[in-house]
Amino acid sequence: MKQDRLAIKGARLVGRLEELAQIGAIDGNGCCRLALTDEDRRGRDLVVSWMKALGLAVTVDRIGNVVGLRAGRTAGAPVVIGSHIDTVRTGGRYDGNLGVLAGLEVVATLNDAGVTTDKPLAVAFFTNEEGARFAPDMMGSAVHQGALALDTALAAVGIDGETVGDCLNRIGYAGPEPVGTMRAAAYVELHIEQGPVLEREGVQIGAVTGVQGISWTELTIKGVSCHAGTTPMAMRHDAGYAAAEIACFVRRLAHEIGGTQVGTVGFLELAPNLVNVVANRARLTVDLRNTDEAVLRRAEERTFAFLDELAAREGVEITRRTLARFAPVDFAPEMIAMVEEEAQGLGLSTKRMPSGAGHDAQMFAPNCPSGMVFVQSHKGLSHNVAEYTAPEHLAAGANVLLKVVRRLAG
Ligand code: HGY
Ligand code: MN
Ligand code: MN
Repeated sequence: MKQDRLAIKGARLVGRLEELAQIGAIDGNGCCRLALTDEDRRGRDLVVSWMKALGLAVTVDRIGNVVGLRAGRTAGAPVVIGSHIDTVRTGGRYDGNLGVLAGLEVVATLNDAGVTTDKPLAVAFFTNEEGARFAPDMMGSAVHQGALALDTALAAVGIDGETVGDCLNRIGYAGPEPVGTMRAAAYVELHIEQGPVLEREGVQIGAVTGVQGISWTELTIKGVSCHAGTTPMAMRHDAGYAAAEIACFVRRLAHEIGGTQVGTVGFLELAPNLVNVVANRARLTVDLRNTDEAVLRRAEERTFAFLDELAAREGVEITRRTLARFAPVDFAPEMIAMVEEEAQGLGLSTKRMPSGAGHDAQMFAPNCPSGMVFVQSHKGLSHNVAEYTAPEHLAAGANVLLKVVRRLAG
């Protein structure tokens, strides 16, 4: 086949996506493979078996990142194709998985055509990108690229009280490879948009300009438990009520700031969580994001000032713990242009856009030319079992990835 008409096999890619989706499958065609659970281990084992079957040299590092290396004509830093295969609890089958399996599809296509690239290639999946069980998100790629200390990551305690280190050992993915040493020649990630923009505008490919800033804070509220029936309202120090006020404040703040500002209270636990007891404990998380660091910082300051006022007014104690804090990241202009050019060269429509979600690519961006390719998410749904991307969009994204990787790797 003429070299520049090389194309991926969409059916093979879809087949692998469907096979991986069987691991941790939940009702509604969804996936639940929280980081470092048994399901995650089984998903890892399957992808590693595919990497080996494709002739990749597989290494596992100290935080459980898995890298499959394909030799090039020359030695040196590889072009890395990465993403993640851990999911949230109501996960779909494409978030993260598409980027890793499209990377394997690129390798399979090059193998079938007997093409050896100039630079080595690597297909990688990084530990705990979601951050849903253990914070911060993008944990594995942050350690891999030197943005987070290995010991800090290994000591992270999950929402269920387990540590990353213990769980890594239990699933057998505490690998021998050192971390923070591998420098990529370039990094490319194919990912579903996870939002409504491309589908709404009828555009096939997103040339991602960067990733917005992320601020995750865990709040612990200490109130006083008392009888729901006998305690006059003025005497209450109600942790449940305080938590509810915070969720309403975050929503109002996002609307007031406008623009790209978003705010979410997604995790909320009350104690003793009983119908007739005023809650004396609440644990909740606040997720604030904005493409502009200064505005994100203002949003944090206004939230923290509100917490102080709320605590004084309700007579509760509110303590804060930062779970994740990443500034906005811009991708290299030449990478954005390359995604655009290769997509347009395939006759695909393109749009430049920032990412609302965090991605492993943002950890590589400070260290090497990094870029992302977006494909449509049906109805903009993600972190939802109904997450769907049509096969023609999956194939289009993977073909753009193939073109970009070949241009980067020679
Ligand atoms: O939260 C995020 O943006 C990503 O899904 N980890
Ligand atoms: Mn993702
Ligand atoms: Mn996700």
